[in-house]
Amino acid sequence: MNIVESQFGEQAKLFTMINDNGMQLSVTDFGARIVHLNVPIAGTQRELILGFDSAEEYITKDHYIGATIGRVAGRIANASFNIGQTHYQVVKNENNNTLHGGPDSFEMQYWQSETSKSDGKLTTSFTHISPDHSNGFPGNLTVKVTYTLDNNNVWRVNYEANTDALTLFNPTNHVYFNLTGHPSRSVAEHLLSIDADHFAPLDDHNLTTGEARDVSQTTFDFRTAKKVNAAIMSSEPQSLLVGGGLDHPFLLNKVVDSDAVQARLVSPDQKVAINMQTTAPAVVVFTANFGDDYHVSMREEKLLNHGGITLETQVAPGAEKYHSFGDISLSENDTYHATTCFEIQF
Ligand code: G6D
Repeated sequence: MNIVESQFGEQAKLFTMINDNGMQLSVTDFGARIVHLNVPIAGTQRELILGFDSAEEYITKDHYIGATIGRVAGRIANASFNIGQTHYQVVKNENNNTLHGGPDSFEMQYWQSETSKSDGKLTTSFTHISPDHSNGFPGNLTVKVTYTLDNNNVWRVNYEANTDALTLFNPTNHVYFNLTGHPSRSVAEHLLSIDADHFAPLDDHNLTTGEARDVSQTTFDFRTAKKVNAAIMSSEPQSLLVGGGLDHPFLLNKVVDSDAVQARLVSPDQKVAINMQTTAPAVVVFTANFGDDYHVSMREEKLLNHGGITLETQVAPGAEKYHSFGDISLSENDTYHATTCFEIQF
């Protein structure tokens, strides 16, 4: 097991954790972001996620890919919310709404890094202090994101946070998987399963409405594995609304068995699979519905429409208004904890 440090553009650093099975996980301090996740298959490393080659490339092409997202992942309608009796107006960055914490949030910061190696696991931690009033959010918020790789081929993301004033906090990791190893191939032929009886429909501004809709008889029923293509080709209004595919929160069923897999993604050639488990109540699945005119180059290929799929674990967006999704307030007396594990089978 080993951790190798390298430069990742002008200022950023890259930390590559390599386990005893040849699996590699690279993360950068720029946006506390995952850059590579690759495994040896038939003698070559297969890349399982989207990413670029330097911090600067993320800035010019897409700064959300692989990043830690916050303070609040997803959209806050009208960029406003109440905490108790106090009304807050935060900074808009998508029409009238605030997406992923507003402009230049966690994903654009250079985080403090720390690495360690112990008990058969490799760890890289990133810490960021988000000052009071950042993009309008209250409280000085200290966030620590810890990435771990072990010899059971589990990539773990752990979040810890504290604030000095009552605030909102609902982070996620914006990893896009593509288990073919090629951003130029659609994820349509991947098999997806999600242990969710309900999903959250969106309105025509991509905002949740507070509704938790039964997945039965819909495109959103992934309780038994089916191809992602079923959602991409679906004529259901909820899929058409987001450009064909998914961009929706799935409300995860309560976990009874601690070993239960809550979401699973399998490569078209069946050579690699990812099992997800999380303490979060929801997962936002976005099938990179960038449209057919979107041509961004990535690792010497063209990143195409549906060239990736996210599993963004979090409380469903809209929770500041729709409390049935979960409580995303964080008080000065509490410490925030959340963990998501991705077990890679290859
Ligand atoms: C998130 O749900 C959102 C998408 O709508 C957005 O386009 C993307 O982040 C950047 O997954």
